[in-house]
Amino acid sequence: MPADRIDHVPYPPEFAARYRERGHWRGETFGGLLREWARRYGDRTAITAADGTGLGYAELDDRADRLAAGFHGLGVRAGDRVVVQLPNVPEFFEVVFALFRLGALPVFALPAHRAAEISYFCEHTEAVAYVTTAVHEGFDHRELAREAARTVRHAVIAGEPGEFTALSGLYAEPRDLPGPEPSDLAFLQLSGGSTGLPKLIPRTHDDYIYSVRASAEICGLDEDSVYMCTLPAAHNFPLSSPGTLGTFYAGGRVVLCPRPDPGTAFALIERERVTITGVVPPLALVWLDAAPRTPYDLSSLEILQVGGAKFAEEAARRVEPVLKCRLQQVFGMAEGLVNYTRDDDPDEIVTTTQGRPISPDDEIRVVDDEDREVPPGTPGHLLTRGPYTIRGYYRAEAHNATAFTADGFYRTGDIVRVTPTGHLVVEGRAKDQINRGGEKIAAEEVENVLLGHPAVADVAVVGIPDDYLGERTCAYVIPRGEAPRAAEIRAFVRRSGLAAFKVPDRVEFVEAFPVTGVGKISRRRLRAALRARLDEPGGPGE
Ligand code: OOB
Repeated sequence: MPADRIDHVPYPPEFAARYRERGHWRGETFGGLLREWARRYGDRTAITAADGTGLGYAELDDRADRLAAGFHGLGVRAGDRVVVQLPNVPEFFEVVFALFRLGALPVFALPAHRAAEISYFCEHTEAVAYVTTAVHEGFDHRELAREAARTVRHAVIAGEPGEFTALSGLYAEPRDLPGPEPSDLAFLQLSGGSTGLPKLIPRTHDDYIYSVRASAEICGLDEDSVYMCTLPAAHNFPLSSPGTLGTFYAGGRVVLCPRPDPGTAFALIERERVTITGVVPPLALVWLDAAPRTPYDLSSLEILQVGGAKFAEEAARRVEPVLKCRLQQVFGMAEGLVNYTRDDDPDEIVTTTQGRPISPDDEIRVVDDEDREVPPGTPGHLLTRGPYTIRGYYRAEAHNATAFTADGFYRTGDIVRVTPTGHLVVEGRAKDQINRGGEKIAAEEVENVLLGHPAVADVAVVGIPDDYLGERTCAYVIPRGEAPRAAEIRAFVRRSGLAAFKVPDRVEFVEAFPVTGVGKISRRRLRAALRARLDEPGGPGE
């Protein structure tokens, strides 16, 4: 048994009671909600796939029931973990709702994850099954299934299954299944992480449904809304802010975008009359550049949400004139807290802030290095606690002791200031994480891999500023003997089985780190010193 054996830290009873009293937690489960939506919206289309095929609410409900029976037949039970790695296809929702209905917990992997991440998720959660696709973007996911099959009982494939179980063969006669309680865990979401291993985020039906319902209200979704899922469906932003689940909640229609390039996305916006979608800042820049020349009619688009990383003010100001739609900034985290600019906020607020919290019961503290509250308007560390923010990571007791305060506030690692209007402005970051255009990379995870290369004596991975991505990664390597080629270092990370977005964009060989001679210092301080040197003329960034 692993030492970190407390699976998840529940909300203290007095907080849970208050969140129920305030009407935030209404005792619903996702499985139950889908049943209600099917009754209410019936044959209305819930999901339109990229090829134009539609799936109605009642049909989705029925397919989730059949699939739940199929997973049950495989031996999947309430509380079991199932790693789900599917692209933006209708099966993603059928599988996830089937597992919700069973009370089994989807573990949301991203399509970009490779053997290193998938094996870790399977092992750390002791998953019983892994569900993925056959081939996606030229990569054969059955290779990952072969790895996963060492620890999971079943690998289930959407598409040609090879030696594994075909998802299409699992739809069975629906059966009565007890289902989870609203306070039970619904799934495990991924954290970008700032340590060697990614952390898993346990979310309950109660808390997540609240964030979904409130987000749908804030964004004004209704039955006429058409939400295009442009980012990977498993990510918290397109899943719940208000995302696909918020759209279902409002009885709208979800359009699945297979690739976010302007050619694909704009064609779908025109064909499906999309009203709202969410993107990360680099994608917003690409869309802004492409929009003036596009042959496609984008006039249905009412709201472009941008989040996941800081959106530069100059770019933010271009959204409305160029795309002829309203910008909404979204500053959220899979751990919970989500902030939105609102439709009735003045333009100045929409372009210069990252919004304000969803809930009147989101507690925000901005503190200095000693956890003392800073004066209003001063930048400091953002701590938060509230009705949809976790109290601890999954099976991570030791890490939780530092990632949360004694009174349950989550240390976001973000540096923010609060405006007099109560809006948050993200000023920077204190955590050891690189935000590569919304994709989060823990420096330590990549360093640990590189330290395994025979020609690497020492290494520090840091983010370097980039106009397009916000940040790119640079690995500073002290070679052992003759320096290998940079391409070899990058290939080594790729071969290690990490997702491609974690491969350093740049590799610099140095003889020593700027701080050697000071004795043994933390890697954290080393990275800070390297980042500081980037700004010096002739420093490693030059
Ligand atoms: C979203 O979630 P995660 O878990 O991938 O990443 C959370 C982190 C935040 O702590 C912050 O460092 C950064 O991403 N971030 C932003 C931001 N939105 C996220 N930094 C600056 N400006 C923003 N607008 O990224 C996420 C989850 C739900 C909704 C939207 C984004």
